[in-house]
Amino acid sequence: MSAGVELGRGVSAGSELGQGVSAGVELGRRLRERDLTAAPATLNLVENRGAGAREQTAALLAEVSPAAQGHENGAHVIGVTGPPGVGKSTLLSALVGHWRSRERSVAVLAVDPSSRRSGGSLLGDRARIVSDAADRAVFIRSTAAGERLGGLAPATRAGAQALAAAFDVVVIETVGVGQSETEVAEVADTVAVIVQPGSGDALQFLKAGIMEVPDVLVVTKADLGAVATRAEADLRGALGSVGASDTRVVAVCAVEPLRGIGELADALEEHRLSVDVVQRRRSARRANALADFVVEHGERGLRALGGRRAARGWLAEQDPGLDVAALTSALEARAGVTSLADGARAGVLDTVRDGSRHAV
Ligand SMILES: Nc1nc2c(ncn2[C@@H]2O[C@H](COP(=O)(O)OP(=O)(O)OP(=O)(O)O)[C@@H](O)[C@H]2O)c(=O)[nH]1
Ligand SMILES: [Mg+2]
Repeated sequence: MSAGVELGRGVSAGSELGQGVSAGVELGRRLRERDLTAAPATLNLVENRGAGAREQTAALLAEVSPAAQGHENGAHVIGVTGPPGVGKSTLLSALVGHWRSRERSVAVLAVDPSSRRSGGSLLGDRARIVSDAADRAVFIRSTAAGERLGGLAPATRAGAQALAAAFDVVVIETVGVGQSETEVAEVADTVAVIVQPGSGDALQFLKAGIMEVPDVLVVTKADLGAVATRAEADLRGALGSVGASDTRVVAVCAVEPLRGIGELADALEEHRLSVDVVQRRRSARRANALADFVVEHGERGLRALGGRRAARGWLAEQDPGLDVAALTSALEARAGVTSLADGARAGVLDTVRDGSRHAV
């Protein structure tokens, strides 16, 4: 039996794994056992772009994949997105406090645009997410966004998938308004878009169909009074006009005195209960794998798969519990192309071929 098969099935104790992946496997095992203290090392690993680290990251993700665990991760993965300075971090401080009062463990992965010239709060008064530093059930990490405006840092998707094995709630905070939510929606179970009263951006984007209807809309800075009330009413109107009046709009004030935080937490939870999370995650993994494949192998790679539609159809027949890297490797094997990340993915290929018995 190859190390790859053992890897894919999550058998780590006592198995003869190569040194290259053992740290990733060990971290994955700790996360599966809901060891929250594994979070910092996990993020250090997924942020490390070196070849050895990529290999270990692939091993870690295989270890916490639904195929290895026999079930989807239990966490509620939430995307929180909105323009710079809208109040995302302040709101998350309040939400983290709320979730902790309900004894839920929380990880927040913020994609920090501050390295970009145009990024960050326009007024330069950006707030940090505040939490009790001694509280081990809260983990907060900022990752530089790099060059991808509005997109996810590559490490963020991996980090969210890994931490979802251990934490009750995993939040991804990203900056953007308009189309940037799409990428978050491919990772999160629930996407909340935060709207600044009086800005009108989200309103126009919604009406024009530029922005996909988010799962929950949040009007922040409700303490501003009339302008916030109007924003809320306008958004409800816009949702009605695009046939999405069921979408919850919640007005919050994230500075003292707090307002609407419990209601927002309930709206997020309600959304999660209303969707088929297992199906949403399966489709997202397949979409992510095809996207990753196309980034690496382009139209030529796609042609080798018989086109996008054929590739989608083939992916739908694979073990639904495989993680993105395993699915990408499977596509590469089918297309007969090799990848830069071959070493990283070699181990999981055997699982793919042998994967149908591990359906979740
Ligand atoms: N009055 C009022 N001010 C708020 C509220 N929420 C946030 N702010 C203020 O808005 C400013 C920006 O808040 P942040 O939480 O940093 O906003 P952000 O969206 O995380 O900003 P970036 O991370 O830079 O994109 C800070 O000065 C906050 O104190 C609110 O509910 N009411
Ligand atoms: Mg922020």
